[in-house]
Amino acid sequence: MISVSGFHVGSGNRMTLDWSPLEKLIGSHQKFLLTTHVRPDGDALGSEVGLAELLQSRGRDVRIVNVSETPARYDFLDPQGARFHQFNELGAHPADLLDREALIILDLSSWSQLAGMADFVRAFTGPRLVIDHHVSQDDMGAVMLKDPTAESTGTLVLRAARALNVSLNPAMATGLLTAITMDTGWLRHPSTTPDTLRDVAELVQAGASLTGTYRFIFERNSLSRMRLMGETLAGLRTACEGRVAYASVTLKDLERTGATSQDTEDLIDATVSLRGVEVGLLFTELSRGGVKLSLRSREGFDCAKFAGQFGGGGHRAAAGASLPDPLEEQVSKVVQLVSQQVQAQRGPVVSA
Ligand SMILES: [Mn+2]
Repeated sequence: MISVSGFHVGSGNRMTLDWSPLEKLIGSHQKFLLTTHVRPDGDALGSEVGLAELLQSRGRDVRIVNVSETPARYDFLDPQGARFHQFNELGAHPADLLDREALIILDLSSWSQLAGMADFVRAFTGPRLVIDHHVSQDDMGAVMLKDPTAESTGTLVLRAARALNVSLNPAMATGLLTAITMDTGWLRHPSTTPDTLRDVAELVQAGASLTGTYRFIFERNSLSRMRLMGETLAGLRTACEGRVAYASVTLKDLERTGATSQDTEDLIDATVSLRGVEVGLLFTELSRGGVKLSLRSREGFDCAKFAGQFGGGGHRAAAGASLPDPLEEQVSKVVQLVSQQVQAQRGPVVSA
């Protein structure tokens, strides 16, 4: 299969994607399979719901199968518990997916992010399409509908709905609102533009609730997660004269607090809330061995480029990578590398 990037630059800095490959795929296939990356976030799951609703409104049969379990905070996207299926476990064995004619992959462009589902995707014989906004990109043997200037994959699904003249229902609007708000840090990140706010207004008009969605995601923490947050913050350290902040979560921390690895989502944001911090790092020990590194930046530091050295990726202001070595070794090594780069970029701090 050939890799196609079907975009041209539209007015302003926004790209205008040509959605005809999606239109054609819907026209010629009946049974769709949707998937996304490991440890799915709000953009991944919300985009899946949005696209599933879009396809269903066209009378198509849709299954969503993900490599990871759905985090509890996103259970409101699947009120009947019938929408998201986990690959190879609760009901979605590869053999059950043989009837799927076309595959759409959302919010990722790298094989590593498919983890345990990568082999299945490689072997999938039907057409595959990727809808994504990440900068980094592998050859996925797919038609790529990609716009790295988009603030979320949900934004792209919303544009697809417009291009295909699909009207929004409340479920679709809720999925896309979750996607857009979560990937923009609840409309705080610099990626948030007047267009983002117009998109959100349209979704609220179509039946999504900004208040309700916020409460579902942020105000249903478990006591275990709250304890983990407290302990992680208590362990926050700084380097490079306060320009770099870092914290780590070990398997022991999870065990002691009763938290799960899903409970670490957006703990990283606290690292850049400290005054004067330009780069925040979170090291999470993985049960399969090695460490997940998450990065956030507030100044010129390019997180995606840094993560790329370790086979990871993401965006300029937010990225991640998996590191093979034990936690202790990684922390000092990575903090030193990041500090050197921060130092080199801006020169030494002039004391006030
Ligand atoms: Mn995303």
